[in-house]
Amino acid sequence: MIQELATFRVAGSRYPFCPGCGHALTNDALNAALVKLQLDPLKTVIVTDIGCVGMSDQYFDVNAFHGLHGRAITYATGIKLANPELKVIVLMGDGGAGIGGAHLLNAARRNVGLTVLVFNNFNFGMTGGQHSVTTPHGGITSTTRGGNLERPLDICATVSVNGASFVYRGTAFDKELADRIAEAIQTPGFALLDIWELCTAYYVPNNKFSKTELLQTMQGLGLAAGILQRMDNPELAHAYRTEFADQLGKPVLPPEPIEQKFESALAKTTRVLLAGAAGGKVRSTASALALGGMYSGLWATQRDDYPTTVMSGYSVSEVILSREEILYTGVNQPDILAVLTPEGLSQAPRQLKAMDESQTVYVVPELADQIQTKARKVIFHLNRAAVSRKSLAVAARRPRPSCATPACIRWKHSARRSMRASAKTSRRRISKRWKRARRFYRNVITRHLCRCTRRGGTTARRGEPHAGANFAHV
Ligand SMILES: Cc1ncc(C[n+]2csc(CCOP(=O)(O)OP(=O)(O)O)c2C)c(N)n1
Ligand code: SF4
Repeated sequence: MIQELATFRVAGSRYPFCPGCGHALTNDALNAALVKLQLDPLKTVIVTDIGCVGMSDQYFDVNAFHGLHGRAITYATGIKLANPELKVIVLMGDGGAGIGGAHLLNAARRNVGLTVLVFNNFNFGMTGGQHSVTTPHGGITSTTRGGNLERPLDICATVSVNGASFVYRGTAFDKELADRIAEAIQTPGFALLDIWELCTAYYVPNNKFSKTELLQTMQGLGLAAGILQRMDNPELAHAYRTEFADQLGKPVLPPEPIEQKFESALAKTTRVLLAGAAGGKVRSTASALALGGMYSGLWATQRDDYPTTVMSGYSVSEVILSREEILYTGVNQPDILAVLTPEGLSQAPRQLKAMDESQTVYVVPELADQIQTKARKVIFHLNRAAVSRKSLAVAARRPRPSCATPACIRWKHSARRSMRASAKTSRRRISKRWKRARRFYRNVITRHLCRCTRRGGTTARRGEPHAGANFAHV
């Protein structure tokens, strides 16, 4: 028997908003809409922006994503495009609507199937009531003490003219708000509700503002309330799939689940930290490790940290592998730490200090003396592996000396052939190319570092197929 959900609110939770804050009313209306639609909580995602409004998602028993200010629509777009079957609901303030204005325009223009609720209280609530893009002319805020001189943005008109499928303007006090939110959620394309509210901490006391003034302001600006636009254009995430299905002549497949192919020997949760330099394949290796864990039936998380610059500076990735579900990322005390470059070392002093005798640090010889830790120290001669400095992290996977799959044997033979050919063409003078080939031959072939190891950071057991990463022996 399917049981109806009486609420989508987290049991026993209370909103953290100031008394009388409109955010509580709007969230209640959202809850009523979810109850009305009886959405599957597992297929519903609330994406929140920054600000007081950003605290809302934790009070709903659905999937949630909370990111940077003004960027909620970008995350939501990615989620929707990746899985069009999800109902993706964005909660943002007027501050977020201004800071992320271009995203708002583009989501409307693309007709991405999102439902955007703008909790519009005419100021930045969380940071002390600064004016925003919707502050009415004359509005007093902490940054417009003499009254706002800017023209307020008409959010509804802006998204309407850019092709939004459903547009509604109303207030948090509207009796019909829950129904309109439900209608917006059911709209396949981009839907936006501009919900006018009271910020009782700042805008209300600064402007002697109440529900009456709120309605008067709307009228004074000549802005209509109610449903302002309904259009039936193709929703982008579905349109993409239909278009490609037409081109391919077959349906576009949904994302494939990662199915277990191997059995892991991992006994306890293992936290791995790879600390290297940008451009060193640190993140790729971490991904291969995490994927390998998943193929082996483990839970895996990956978290990357690197500066905004490209190909310079540090690159640190952490991977947690576990038989149990991993609820938090953040490795303070890794079980395995690979220190690959000085840049990586500069990012790991805290972890090195926290590690104990049961844990292991793999370190390149040139940095070994700089490692101060209680953990077991293993000097790892990465330079003997035939990879450039750029691929140090990949080489950090200890190669198995027994790779004997047909693909690798074929590859080794072809490497040997090309080395001989190279030697022939440059017999008179030992060219750089020949030297490189000889080094390559010695290092790669005689050390049995197979092609798969070099390319994907994976290792293979004798006779095992090389499909995907296999870290079953981790
Ligand atoms: C890019 C960026 N700029 C500024 C801030 C600082 N900041 C945090 S909350 C906030 C105001 C939020 O106002 P609004 O979006 O209207 O939401 P409310 O607090 O009113 O719910 C600001 C400016 C930030 N976190 N990120
Ligand atoms: S500061 Fe304003 S927006 Fe934030 S919780 Fe208080 S009343 Fe609501």
